[in-house]
Amino acid sequence: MIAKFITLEGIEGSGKTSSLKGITDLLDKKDISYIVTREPGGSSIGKELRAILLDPDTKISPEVELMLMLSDRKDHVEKTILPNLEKGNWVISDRFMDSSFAYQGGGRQLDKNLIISFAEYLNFPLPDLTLLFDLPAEISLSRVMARGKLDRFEKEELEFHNRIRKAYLDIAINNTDRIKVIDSSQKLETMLNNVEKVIEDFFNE
Ligand code: Z5A
Repeated sequence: MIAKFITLEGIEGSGKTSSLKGITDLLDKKDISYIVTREPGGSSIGKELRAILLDPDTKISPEVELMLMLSDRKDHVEKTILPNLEKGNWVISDRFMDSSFAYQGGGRQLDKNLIISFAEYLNFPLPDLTLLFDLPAEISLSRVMARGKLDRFEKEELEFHNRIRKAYLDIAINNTDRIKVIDSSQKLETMLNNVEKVIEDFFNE
């Protein structure tokens, strides 16, 4: 089987990290080799960019934020994602290009056509499957606040997070073959069962 590229997307606290083990357990059962990675921070340069991008005390303009996210992604694609796919390892990435459309396009309200042009110019691969974890921003923020210290994105107002959620749902409507929406407002156990079902269906396609 050709190695697949799976991405997890959604607003903060939507359950991406909580779902990872269920996904990797299914891959283990099928004897599929894989790596788990994330953005920002999926390469050595990316780790440094992640520290800058999430620091609540750093002031960054929306344009610089977009450029740093794209730099992180280009390095991640070149050093981690493509080499692993070429070796036959599946790649599971916690966030990828849809995050830029949702956060920098929706949240920061940068021109979406500009972001599309950058993605084309930088030749980013398209994921084979994307799980979009969806829930109201109010619930997302209450989960995040329960964790304590907030990062630069989590500190933004509710309206910013509502715009991100809406942008994600718009992307999902236009990419129904690739993007499967998971209702993350459900009980954790129900949500994990739904994730399992999406992955099983993907194996059977
Ligand atoms: N960003 C961007 O702007 N542009 C880009 O192009 C990219 C990223 C790539 C990365 O931060 C930030 O960068 C991100 C977007 C921006 N914004 N922020 N913040 P990150 O990687 O640190 O943050 P994250 O991806 O949002 O991770 P997260 O907040 O940990 O979310 P999560 O992984 O989806 O959630 P979780 O850890 O699985 O769950 C959070 C808590 O909720 C935890 O206590 C769980 O036990 C609980 N939980 C999860 N699901 C449930 C259910 N169903 N019921 C009850 N409780 C639950």
